[in-house]
Amino acid sequence: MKVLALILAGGQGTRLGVITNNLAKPAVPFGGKYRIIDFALSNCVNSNINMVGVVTQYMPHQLVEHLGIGKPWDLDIKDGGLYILSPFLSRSDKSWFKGTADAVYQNIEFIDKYNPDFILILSGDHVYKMDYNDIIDYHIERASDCTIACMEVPKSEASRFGIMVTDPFYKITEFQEKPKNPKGTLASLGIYVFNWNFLREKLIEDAQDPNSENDFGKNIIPKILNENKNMYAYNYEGYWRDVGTLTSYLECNQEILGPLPALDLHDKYWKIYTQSLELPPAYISNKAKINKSIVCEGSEVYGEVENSVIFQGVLIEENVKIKNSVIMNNVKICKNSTLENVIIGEKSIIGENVKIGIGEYKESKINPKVYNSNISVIGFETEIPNNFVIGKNCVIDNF
Ligand code: ADQ
Ligand code: ADP
Repeated sequence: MKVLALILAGGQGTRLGVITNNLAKPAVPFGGKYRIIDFALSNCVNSNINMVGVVTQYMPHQLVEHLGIGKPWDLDIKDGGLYILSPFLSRSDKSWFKGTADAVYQNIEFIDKYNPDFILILSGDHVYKMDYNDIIDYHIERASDCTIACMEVPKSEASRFGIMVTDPFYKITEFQEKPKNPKGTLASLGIYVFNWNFLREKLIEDAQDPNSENDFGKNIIPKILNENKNMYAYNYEGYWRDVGTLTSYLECNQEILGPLPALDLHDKYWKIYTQSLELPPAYISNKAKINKSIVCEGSEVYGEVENSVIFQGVLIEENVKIKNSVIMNNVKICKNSTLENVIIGEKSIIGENVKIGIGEYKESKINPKVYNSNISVIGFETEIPNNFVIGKNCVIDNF
């Protein structure tokens, strides 16, 4: 039985704002030393799927650099391997992919060369651990044409997802893509298993339909349902998050903290692999106080850190107080500054005696965008001068 996994990694992730200004969402740093796509890739390898294509599109440079030749995931192999599929290589008219189904359609030739029995379509945007063998076995047992991983979500969130209704045997009877008035709360996780011959046929039909947006959720799934094919929902009960918004990104980073974290990165049986840098160990000075936090290699802490994720090469000077925050690689936070509920992008410098995420927004020389949320965000490579106060809900974009 041959399985090929295709990870769709082209999305722009507009709702992550300044965090995705210069990189694709799957390449967004996560959890101190990872990038979001490491989860889908590690799931493939841990499930013994070693033929993996990554379909790129928007801002692929950092993503491609991160993937390299697939060494951290042991995908630098001859029998299988990691293939980066970019629209510029596969398309003669050089236009970009349209929807997700088009992204797969454009790579039919590549997939045919391997000629898999089953194709697993994944998203590079999700943080989760899943053994794909379980959904593939489920798909085979039910003689399904298409199987979609799903999960119950709160009613208030349902319109962000593809929502399905099933019969008592989990056969899908209705599907609505991001409905305004959802008929239920069983949400698609955007993880699909297809028999390759079947999907191939559907993609070709769909590409010939001028009215189609060539998207799995909007077009392919509803068409398959109309034809009354065997489409099953696979109910997933483990950890899965779509870190689509800044709030969910911050929350999800905090879910790796604590004694029994919702997302356990210490799991010996399901390791998450990534490209590692050669950096010195983290240094914690005698002035530092660290509570329920992650501090990564190359960092130096002289201040206080609570319930936060500190990435690699971060300098936290004396008398700095950081709470409920994510500080990305190579950020410098100068002395006497206080940060609460903030996300700070890579290589930013926060001056001395700065306050971020505390108090309400007041007019200042740096004019942030102001949103109605609890978090403040500083984009990549941004310098915040000494003595600045940036209240709650502010987003500072350096671009
Ligand atoms: P969305 O989350 O809106 O809905 P979508 O924008 O379709 O997802 O993108 C899915 C994945 O494909 C993302 O990883 C994205 O980066 C990537 N991608 C998008 N367009 C691409 C392109 N042209 N080329 C390459 N990659 C591309 C989907 C489903 C819903 C489901 C949610 C779960 O449509 O039904 O509920 O995922 O998150
Ligand atoms: P979109 O729906 O295209 O993301 P919005 O106008 O909602 O556009 O948001 C513009 C940008 O501002 C987004 O990219 C998002 O990251 C950021 N943003 C939106 N809402 C908030 C919020 N509550 N807090 C912080 N940033 C936000």
